Amino acid sequence: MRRVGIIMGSDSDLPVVSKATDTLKSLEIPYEVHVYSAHRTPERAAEFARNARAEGFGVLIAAAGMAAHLAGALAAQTTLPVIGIPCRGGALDGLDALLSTVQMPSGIPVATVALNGGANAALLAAQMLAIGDAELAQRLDARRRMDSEKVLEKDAGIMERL
Ligand code: RP5
Repeated sequence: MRRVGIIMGSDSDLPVVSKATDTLKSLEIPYEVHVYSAHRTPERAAEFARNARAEGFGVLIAAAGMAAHLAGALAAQTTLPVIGIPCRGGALDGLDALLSTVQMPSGIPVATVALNGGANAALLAAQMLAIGDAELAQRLDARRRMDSEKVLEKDAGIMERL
């Protein structure tokens, strides 16, 4: 199976990235994590993205906060799908990161998830990989069923609490 490459702009983004790695682990999807910054290590970030397809990656996830250019900078270097996670923090608490990640110019798409949306970034990456992987698609279906059952259990219990 192709790996998911996860890049974070700083190790301070780790709590958000951990939600993505936990989700990928639960779906038995291989991944590799790096700290590369669009601003502090632009060459390393670009080199990683340029080589990613040949290195066996299928999807890239980029987590960054503040003036978050990481997802876009990676997307500029590869035609692999890139998923951006804008991270909360800084004076604007993530609004800056959200707009920097989502407002890509036509031609270089980034699929942007919610602020701090590590789990959804991993699920979206899994759904992309599952296009060509029936077993992974089954694991995703099972997870959806489990999530539904949890809601129904809560529904069954709610009348007793109110
Ligand atoms: C961004 O700036 C990083 O992705 C991080 O979210 C934010 C703050 O970075 P540090 O100052 O904590 O390294 O580039």
